[in-house]
Amino acid sequence: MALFDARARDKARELSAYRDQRYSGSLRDQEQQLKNSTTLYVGNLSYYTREEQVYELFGRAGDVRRVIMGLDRFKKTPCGFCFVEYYTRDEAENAIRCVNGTRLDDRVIRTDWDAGFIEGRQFGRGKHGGQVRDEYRKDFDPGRGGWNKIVATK
Ligand code: GTA
Repeated sequence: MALFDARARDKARELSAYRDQRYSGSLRDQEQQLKNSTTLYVGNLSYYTREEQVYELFGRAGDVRRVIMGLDRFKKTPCGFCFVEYYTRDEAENAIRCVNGTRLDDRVIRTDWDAGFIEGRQFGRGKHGGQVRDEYRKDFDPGRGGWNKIVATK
């Protein structure tokens, strides 16, 4: 049991391959911030998921300081991601352990360490205002606007 706990703990501390290309400092600074951060990025949300649901789910892992919903930068409507800030690193690690890979609105959500929210980062960066990944997917996803915007406008 102790061995299992130790492995699970290490996994929660690992960084994914994602790095924000618009981060203003060096790659090293970004990695340092990721390692000390109390903020999580949450991806694969339904466009219909509400902020209160995010508080409810992530609140099970610790005290949530703030939730910032990701928005379509033109329509200012939810576009399928958010940032969750905790007060402590332990609480954020706990969320990665307990909430990552679970379902919210019947979708498997993905949590990732984030270097920290700054104004502007809540907006989708895709050409159509939503997330970049929604312009590359090939499937019909009713929780995320149906077909991807590029296919839909062809
Ligand atoms: N911490 O995993 C993440 C993460 N993601 C996916 C987005 N954000 C994340 N933060 C963390 N971890 O604040 C944050 C961004 C921003 C906000 C919205 O969410 O930092 P976005 O999803 O609209 O755009 O961001 P982002 O993250 O800049 O795009 P991404 O997915 O990294 O793509 C970068 C480039 O890779 C694109 O320009 C595109 O050329 C290429 N690309 C992306 N997906 C594909 C694909 N499926 N096929 C081919 N090329 C692709």
